[in-house]
Amino acid sequence: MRTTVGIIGAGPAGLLLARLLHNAGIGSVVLESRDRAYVEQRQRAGILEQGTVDVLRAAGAGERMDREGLRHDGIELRFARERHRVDFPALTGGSSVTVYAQTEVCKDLIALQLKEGGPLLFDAEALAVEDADSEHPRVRFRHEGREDVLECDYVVGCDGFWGVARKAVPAGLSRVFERTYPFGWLGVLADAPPSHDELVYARHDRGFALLSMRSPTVSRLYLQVPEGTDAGSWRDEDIWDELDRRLETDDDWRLERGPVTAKSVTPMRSFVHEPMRHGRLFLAGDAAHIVPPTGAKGLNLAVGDVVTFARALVHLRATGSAERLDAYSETCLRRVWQAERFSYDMTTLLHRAPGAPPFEDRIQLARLRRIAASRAAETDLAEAYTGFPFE
Ligand code: RFL
Ligand code: PHB
Repeated sequence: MRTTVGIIGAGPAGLLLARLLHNAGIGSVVLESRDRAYVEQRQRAGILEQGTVDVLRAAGAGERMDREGLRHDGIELRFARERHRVDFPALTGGSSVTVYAQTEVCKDLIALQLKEGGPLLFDAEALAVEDADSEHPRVRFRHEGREDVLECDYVVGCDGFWGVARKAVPAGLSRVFERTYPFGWLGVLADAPPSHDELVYARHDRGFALLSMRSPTVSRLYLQVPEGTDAGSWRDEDIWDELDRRLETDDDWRLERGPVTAKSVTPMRSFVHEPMRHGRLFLAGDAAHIVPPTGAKGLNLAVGDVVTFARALVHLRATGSAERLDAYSETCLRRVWQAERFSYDMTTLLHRAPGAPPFEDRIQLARLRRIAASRAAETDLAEAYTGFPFE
């Protein structure tokens, strides 16, 4: 098998890249280790930055998003029983975000790829990337019980944090920057109308809570839990009681309850692999970097990476200049580190580390009150949340 761009992984990064390349007349093959149903059901991100929305729309993948996505012009910060709304358009000159689940983005891109694009193979597990620094890198993979080789001009590793692509970068050339947090998120999906029309990020002495949504009838809720918590150890009743406690206010706001339909725990980590390129192997999305979900940046970063790659390859084909492709890693990393910084700030602003001294509680409250009182501080949050521009 031969192609121009071999793409490992059919998450948002790999699927969008295949679409962008197809639109530019560049061939690709996507290898995905899991089956289609698994990829389409995996509950994850919910927030799309304006730039992500624009890219999906321009790629011809925005039709259902435009119909079903919910435009949000702000978020609420909740602390010490108080509520503070951050008004995005007013602070950023018009930016907003869109609530449209990652599952739906993937469904839309898979349907388009299967209808119009190049090969997208499910149950096709990449085993290794070989000769990454030669003219013709290869992906060894297993599909339907048989081993095969995909010969490529370029390989893009969009295979997430646990993938194989990153391992093809020689250890002596890799640098890893990492931080883990002593807590995770218990996430639930519930058949309950959202209890607020915008997302609520709550700091509480008992820990962080987040109220998000998937549709006018489905809520997505998260609770900070100790690292290593088993989701099954939380009874639905206890989840609702704990959400009630952490989201409490002094006014008559009430949490809507409903049947819980899914429950899982996500660990929290910050991780960056530098460089994001080795020869003709390019890393994109979670394969190269992880942010804790508090800033809602993971999927948006993945989109930024593949847009940067696709534009650079189109530029090379149009002008003969590899300048942009050569700058891929530095270009992506500038944006990645801004998102790392913001996600870290949001995480340390809102979570309560086990055993944190009371001093830290007061500092968190002071930071939150500063955001509520200072337009400059609030603008900084709004600009970062709605997204940094693509270069
Ligand atoms: P993915 O989505 O992990 O996709 C990687 C794909 O590669 C496949 N794969 C392989 N295929 C072939 N051969 C191999 N050897 C392979 N190894 C792996 C996998 O099966 C998979 O299909 O990575 P990608 O495309 O880079 O996308 C990244 C995003 O999924 C991730 O950053 C976000 O979900 C993070 N995230 C959020 N991001 C946001 O922008 N906004 C949010 O609101 C947001 N909320 C979240 C989140 C992530 C969460 N979790 C569960 C980590 C909330 C949560 C709870
Ligand atoms: C979600 O809806 O899943 C979601 C929203 C905001 C975040 C993280 C997750 O910061």
